[in-house]
Amino acid sequence: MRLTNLLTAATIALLAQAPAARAQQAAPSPIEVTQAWARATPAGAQVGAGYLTVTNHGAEADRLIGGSADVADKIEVHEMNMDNGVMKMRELPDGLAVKPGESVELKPGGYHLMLTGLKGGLKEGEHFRAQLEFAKAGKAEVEFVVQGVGAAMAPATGDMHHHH
Ligand SMILES: [Cu+2]
Repeated sequence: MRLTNLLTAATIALLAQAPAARAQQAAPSPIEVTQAWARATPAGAQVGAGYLTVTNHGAEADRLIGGSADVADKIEVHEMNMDNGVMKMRELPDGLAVKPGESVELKPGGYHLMLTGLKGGLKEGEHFRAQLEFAKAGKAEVEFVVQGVGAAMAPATGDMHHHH
């Protein structure tokens, strides 16, 4: 009798868990990407810059490590900072950390996505899709809007890019 009760309890526990496990698999990514935009490039440009805000709604830290898009060969995550009075940028080898419950803004003069090997340039008003890659959350499909060259009060550092 006691054994039966235990088994019944175990069965109920399993049944109760099953839908939860399914729901977890289908749950939306804890990573939310908003305000994705890219700066228009001059004709013939090989590189472009993309910006966005990443919010981590999950309980674990994650990292934005790169991505891909049809309009470019590759998307890298870069950081821009002052080095002896000169603005420089470098690729973040481990990606950009996004702590649980926090948002990180990629914006002109700071963190940005570098679109390398641009295929046809980025024209103001156009949209393009990209797949961003996160270390834990995996891929995230994001649509970028291309804004004017001087959008968002971009500092005059865009031409000092190390890829030139
Ligand atoms: Cu860069």
